[in-house]
Amino acid sequence: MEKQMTYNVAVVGATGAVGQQIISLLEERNFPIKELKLLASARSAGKTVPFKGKEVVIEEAKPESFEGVDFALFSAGGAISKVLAPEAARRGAVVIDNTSAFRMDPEVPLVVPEVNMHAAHKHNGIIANPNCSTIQMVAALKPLYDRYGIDRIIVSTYQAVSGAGASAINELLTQSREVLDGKEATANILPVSKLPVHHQIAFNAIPQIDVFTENGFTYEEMKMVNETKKIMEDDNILVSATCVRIPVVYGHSEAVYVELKEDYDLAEVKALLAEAPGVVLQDDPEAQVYPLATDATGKLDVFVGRVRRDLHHPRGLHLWIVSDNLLKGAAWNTVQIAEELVKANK
Ligand code: NAP
Ligand code: 3JM
Repeated sequence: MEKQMTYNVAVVGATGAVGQQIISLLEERNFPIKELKLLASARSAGKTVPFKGKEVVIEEAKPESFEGVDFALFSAGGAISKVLAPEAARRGAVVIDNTSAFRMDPEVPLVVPEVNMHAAHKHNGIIANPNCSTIQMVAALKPLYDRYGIDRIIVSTYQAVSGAGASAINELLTQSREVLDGKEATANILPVSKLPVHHQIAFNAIPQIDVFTENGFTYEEMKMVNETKKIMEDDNILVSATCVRIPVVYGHSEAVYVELKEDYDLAEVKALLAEAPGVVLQDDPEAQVYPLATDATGKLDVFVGRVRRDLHHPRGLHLWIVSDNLLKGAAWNTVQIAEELVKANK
């Protein structure tokens, strides 16, 4: 039997909410690793993380860390990626970057394997992983785009706190306890922004994710607009988004309204979704079956339900799309791209 190639893999942001999931996936999926390098800030250097029964020591991420690295999986924030991803690529690594640093760079492919893996093969050393809310939406809409075309998308998101990192998870849990104990909730993290203004997330809904842009939409909302066009390779799709943080720990939910270009048959739409790779149709209203964040947690798929015709627009369609934001929305999409590159390398 042919001996399988193995690769030196670096995880940047190894102690973070996304980095931890990347490490688990590399182990669970038995990614062909020669050596695993775990990188984070100087604060974490010297700590250890278990991997395949051994303890791996975390090192501070520096340009020299990437010597000999084949795959560098980045999730330590945009500022770190801007500095270190080009350093890794220059040393011959293929970077798969989870931040927004390079997503709209025309030289950098923005990839969801079920939608546009072909783009990944044309990389110049860096491949960008889209925003979590974009990934699950385009994965579910791609089969409908291919069959009918899409004129416009209006989406409202219900996003889990884990999308804002380990500290936001902690904030929701702490505040929930405080409120239940009759105390005032202390807000230090959400919404994440440059202003020293934070709101209670426990028992609340915050209509701000990332900071505001000049047009009144937030960056998170504009990520959904711009990234969808780039991944679908169609600048004519009209996308409008409202992104809302809710007190859920894992799993983003989305109410999506789409106007298709061509007339559609509802049964055919459901059949297309049921067959789509990486998508699971969960749609049985009579039995109260539809996707739930709690069910999607820990799973790699994108779940779709509440599929129904609009009451007014003849080509309008409504869907409810749920996925684990740290898995398909981040860590799994990253590892999946790496797996596909390895397969193509054979
Ligand atoms: P997190 O839980 O706060 O973790 C942040 C990670 O970055 C930690 O490992 C931290 O290491 C590391 N880090 C911070 N400063 C660093 C430095 N100067 N040098 C090296 N490493 C440093 O955040 P997260 O939720 O995992 O998210 C991390 C990043 O991934 C985000 O900032 C975002 O850009 C991206 N992300 C993308 C998606 C997506 O939709 N694709 C979703 C979530 C996050 P220490 O523990 O040593 O501080
Ligand atoms: C998700 O520090 C940073 O730049 C991270 C901000 C961030 C992002 C981003 O813009 O890269 C936090 C959480 C994302 C994302 O996926 O877009």
